[in-house]
Amino acid sequence: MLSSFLRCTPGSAFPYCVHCWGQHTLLAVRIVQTLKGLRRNQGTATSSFTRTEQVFTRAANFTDRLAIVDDNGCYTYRDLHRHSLGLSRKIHSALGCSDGDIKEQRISILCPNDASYVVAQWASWMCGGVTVPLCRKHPAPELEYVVQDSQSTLIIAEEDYKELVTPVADRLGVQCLLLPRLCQSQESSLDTVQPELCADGPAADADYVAKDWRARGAMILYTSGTTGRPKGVLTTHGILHSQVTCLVKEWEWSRDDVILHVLPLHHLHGILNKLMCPLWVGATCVMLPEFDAQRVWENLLRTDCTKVPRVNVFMAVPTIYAKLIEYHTKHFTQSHVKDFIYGVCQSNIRLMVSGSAALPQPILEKWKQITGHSLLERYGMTEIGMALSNPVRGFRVPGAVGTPLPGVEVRIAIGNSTRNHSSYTVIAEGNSRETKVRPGMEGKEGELLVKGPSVFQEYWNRKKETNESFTPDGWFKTGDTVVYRDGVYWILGRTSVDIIKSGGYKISALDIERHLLGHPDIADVAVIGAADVTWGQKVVAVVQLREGCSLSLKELKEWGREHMAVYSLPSELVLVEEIPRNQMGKVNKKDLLRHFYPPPPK
Ligand code: MLC
Ligand code: AMP
Repeated sequence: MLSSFLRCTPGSAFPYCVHCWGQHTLLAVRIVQTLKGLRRNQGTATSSFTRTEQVFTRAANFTDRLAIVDDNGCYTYRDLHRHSLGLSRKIHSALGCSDGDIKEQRISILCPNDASYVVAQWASWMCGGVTVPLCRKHPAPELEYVVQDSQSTLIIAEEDYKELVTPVADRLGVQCLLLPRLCQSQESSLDTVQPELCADGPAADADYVAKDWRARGAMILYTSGTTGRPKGVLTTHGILHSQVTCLVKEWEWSRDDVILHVLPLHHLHGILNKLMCPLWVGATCVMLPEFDAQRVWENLLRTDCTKVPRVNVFMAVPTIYAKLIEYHTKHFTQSHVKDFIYGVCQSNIRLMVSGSAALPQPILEKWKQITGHSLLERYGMTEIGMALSNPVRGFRVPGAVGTPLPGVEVRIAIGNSTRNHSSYTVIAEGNSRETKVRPGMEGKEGELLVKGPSVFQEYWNRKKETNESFTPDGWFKTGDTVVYRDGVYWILGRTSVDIIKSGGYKISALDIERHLLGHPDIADVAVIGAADVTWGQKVVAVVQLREGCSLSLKELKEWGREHMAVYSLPSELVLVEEIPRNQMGKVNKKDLLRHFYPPPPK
């Protein structure tokens, strides 16, 4: 009986039958648990039972539960799985692979914030591909850079992006698979628009790559650094598994949760914390096409839950909380409305999280005042997933990012080192249970180093940069300055002035300078990040013009839109006669910043 059951999905990562879904699942789980128990007792584990679970293989546990609600409709886990399986078959034929395994070929994805993104992600993973999410706000040259650098062999794009993406694909000679807009609520769903994208039959052997997923590449996210162009951060399925399962446990995710999703889907915050975690546990993700303060408030306060379940989890970058507060101040002026909002947030919402940038104290306090929630602040990074977090239960220290999450080891260190050369001193070392500070080093700040199963594999095709970002004993150097004080960690800022965090986006000052130097009227430029109440930091371009030229901020922005992402356009333009450089030709940006933006007197 066991063998006939397992034949439904021979060799798949999780033994279930897609054809009959839930009918076999319970039984399967029991059999697996029994076998697991037997093997644990015997002290051996065979490979078939140590395979890493996948977010899409877990979907079989949740069949008719609501997975995604977006502006086009509602999708159950069964729907998502069916569409993904159909698309994965399309990918097979597009890439012409006969054995069903596309062997970690990179697939660039450009989809709106809706169910189509999940379908593209799951489908790529089902056939063994590595996803490379593209940014919807990038102009063509930036998209081209990512597709080319990741050596993607296929672009999956929703049809709305056809005009943007087709020339890129043509220029690079990369295939492009256009997805029709998913529209579950009307009859013209994928089934009718593009029937071949829907799989109804059972998952065949070729539909999943039935090997151990753990070491397989899963995703490449592009992130800016202090040198060169953005680098691709490669994570494996095993790494993603660690990142997701850790957060699911620590933040007490359950299938009854409903999260409101408003973040971009080419960065970890939006992909891991807000999408993969809920889908891992069978919860519901309500997706807005983009952040919109009015729509967020409508969703948080919605009383009619007949069609869409009530939102009880929210996560965002500090800028979004700043914008929600601004909206609240402007539109909710009457005291009974304010009381209503406070009451609804108190009774409906279990968790509100802030991260990706430092949460200013005034935002934390104002948010507490209007919703009653003390935002849970946590710290993470594309290369390491989430590393430090305040607790879901218990006291959250304002301004601090808590302690290491389970499985994460951290160090605070001073000195410099690369994989080949070490000269650093450890100030403190900690994990989720304790932190030990070296005697005499209490309260000293240093760089945060991180180790653990959630740390990324490598910068794609960049061996040198990968080596330089680790110590010889395997610690990843985050580039963030931290201090351990009063039993918790505090992020003091970036070690490099060339990294700017604006609206939660990491922006390389050097990358913007490179773009701006391409402007015909600009002779020299230094880009700095000045403190800003709403954006955290704002991009400021200090510019020396060519003789006889003039330039306004408006003109610069208009020119920049064709070359750069909208969030990295300068917010301010400072014209100078000459950019001050030292004998080595370097600009002292700290001095420049102090000169134009002197810190407020204490
Ligand atoms: C946009 N604008 C900016 C800006 N971004 N101005 C100054 N600074 C910025 N950073 C301007 C635009 O030019 C435009 O101006 C106007 O604001 C509206 O643009 P928009 O793109 O529609 O902005 P909005 O939707 O309001 O965007 C704000 C935001 C967005 C906060 C929603 O920035 C965002 O989604 N940030 C999240 C980034 C993220 O996910 N980071 C996680 C990285 S992972 P005009 O004049 O044209 O009207 C990570 C790891 C971890 O960090 O720990 O999580
Ligand atoms: P990214 O490279 O886009 O993943 O951004 C990661 C960076 O965001 C980190 O290295 C930090 O500099 C910053 N960051 C993330 N969370 C926080 C936080 N809670 N406080 C301060 N900085 C943060």
